[in-house]
Amino acid sequence: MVQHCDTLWHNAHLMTLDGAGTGSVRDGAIAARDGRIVWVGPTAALPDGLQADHEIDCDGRWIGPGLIDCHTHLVYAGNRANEFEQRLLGASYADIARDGGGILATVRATREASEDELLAQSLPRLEALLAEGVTTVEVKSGYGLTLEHELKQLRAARRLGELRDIGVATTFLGAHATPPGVDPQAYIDEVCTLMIPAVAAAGLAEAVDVFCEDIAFSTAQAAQVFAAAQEHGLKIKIHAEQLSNQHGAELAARHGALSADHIEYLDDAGIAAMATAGTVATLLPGAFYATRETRLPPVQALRDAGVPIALATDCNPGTSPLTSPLLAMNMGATLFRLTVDECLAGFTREAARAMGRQQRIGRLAPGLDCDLAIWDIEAPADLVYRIGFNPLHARVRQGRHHSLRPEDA
Ligand code: DI6
Ligand code: FE
Repeated sequence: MVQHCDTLWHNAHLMTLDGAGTGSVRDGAIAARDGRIVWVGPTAALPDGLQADHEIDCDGRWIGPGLIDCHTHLVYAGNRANEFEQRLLGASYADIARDGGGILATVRATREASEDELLAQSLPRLEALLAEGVTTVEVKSGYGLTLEHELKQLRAARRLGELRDIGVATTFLGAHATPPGVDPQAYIDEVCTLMIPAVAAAGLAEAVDVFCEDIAFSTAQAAQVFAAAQEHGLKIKIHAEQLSNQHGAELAARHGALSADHIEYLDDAGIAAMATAGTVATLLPGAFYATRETRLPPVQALRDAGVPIALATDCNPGTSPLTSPLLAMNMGATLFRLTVDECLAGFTREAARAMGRQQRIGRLAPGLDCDLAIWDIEAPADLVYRIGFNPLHARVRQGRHHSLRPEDA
């Protein structure tokens, strides 16, 4: 029986995301000690005599798990609004890439930036996520494409988690593009034999990702990257089936990948392999929207097969300059026809699973980190339904309460 806690949030409604659906509890409370949830449930069931050092009256607001953005490229330098303008005048993404723009434009800017500059340019994007209740973010490298600059990007990502109260998980995406003037296979060999061992030795990434596409790397090259990652104890992820079906998700699932991301062109064999492996389908509606893709991810088939579905911003300067998880949820519903429950689970419970952190974050349950988002809403659906409106009242990370309006603290 819990007798003492550091903080008790009470007079709240809860969306626990524990079990199926949102797991809503009307008139509930949450108690935390040493950064972890020690009790959560209906107020009527609060343990008798529970002592709290601090009590926070939530005035009938809703508390859910802090949001988790499980797929971002938010550490980069420079700006590609010029390419956006060119596309509005008729240029294609491929035309721009051929002229030295696209990913390689960001690579040039990222290489030129010092680690401090990279950090300074990335911080406002992180702040935008924080302002919408994000408590954990995954950040990929992939705009350095040399060991030196990939390590710089990963260090900058880790430092974001020291500057702000947020969990940062880093993923090495050296296999994002081939640097100019380098043979693609020679580059993949370097990724596998030089970069992955060095990133692992420096402890700078938990996972390794690959952009598997006919304009990027083949499934054979992805398999090579996965083998190297696993040899060094790193988890794996894939950008797959975004523009065409390369069977990358199936390959990744057979390697036990945490997630396969994008997957608009995924087929039934890929879905079956993901279901068998428990690989999460991470859907990225911001990239779908910004590239004006028309092929929808196979949402109903994923549901039927029991594949877990996560949602993320894919924040990147080319195909998804998006730093709003709330808008990503609305797009998940409006564009992909995900249900409200699926959108909310996609940015909490299933996002945690896509990062391999489902035992630590993503739900309101005893033993998990006390990472909360406190919302000024009437019902959970408000978070998905409204467009361009941010009802975040406060954010809690490992039990530390951050009021957005200091007068309410
Ligand atoms: N898929 C994408 O859509 C982005 N990267 C990736 O692997 C594109 C990133 C960019 O254009 O900078
Ligand atoms: Fe991405």
